[in-house]
Amino acid sequence: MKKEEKRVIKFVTGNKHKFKEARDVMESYEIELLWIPLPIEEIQSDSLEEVAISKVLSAIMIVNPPFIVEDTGLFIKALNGFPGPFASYIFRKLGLDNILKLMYGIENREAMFVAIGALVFDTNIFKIFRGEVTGKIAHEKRGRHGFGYDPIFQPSGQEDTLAQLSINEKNMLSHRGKLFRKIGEYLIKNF
Ligand code: ITT
Repeated sequence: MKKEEKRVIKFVTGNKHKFKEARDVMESYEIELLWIPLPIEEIQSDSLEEVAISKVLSAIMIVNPPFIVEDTGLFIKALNGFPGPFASYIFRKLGLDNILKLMYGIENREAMFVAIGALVFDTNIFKIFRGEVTGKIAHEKRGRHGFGYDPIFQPSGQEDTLAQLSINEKNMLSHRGKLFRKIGEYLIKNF
């Protein structure tokens, strides 16, 4: 991408919420994010990086670079890091109420969201970025914004859950906000 052109980059994700959050961050770098709404195949692995790379390999078959793929995991300390990279499957199978039941009576509620993003320049050149946020699992669901685990995730130093925050406020704190700011900084400097 040349400096005088508007920077445009694709985000390949089946998740509209992830796209909207990322788009807002990239706008502050004057980078236009285009949504490629493909549910991309991913391997099941306990490494987020491996899952992100598997998303690169699936997406590269159908989408021309440059593009971004991202994989997020939720790691709950008292459950030895469960559900980790299996967050999507567990969210669908158990849902938030059952996660809260699993956590019933557990005092250590520490948890962390980690997002791994891969910025793909060419068929075989990509760069990995990471964003994370620590926090705790709330005792009950709170809030109507966001998606996924947001109603039960309370970032460190906050009284609210992520679902009680606007997209902007969530982006200031979240794994995805941090990840896409790193990608934005990198693109501004290098392209
Ligand atoms: P793509 O793989 O198509 O990008 P996905 O929804 O499957 O979309 P992930 O595998 O990265 O995305 O995310 C796994 C799950 O983790 C996701 O389905 C949500 O339930 C949850 N999740 C991810 N990011 C989250 C966030 O910011 N807040 C709350 N839950 C989130």
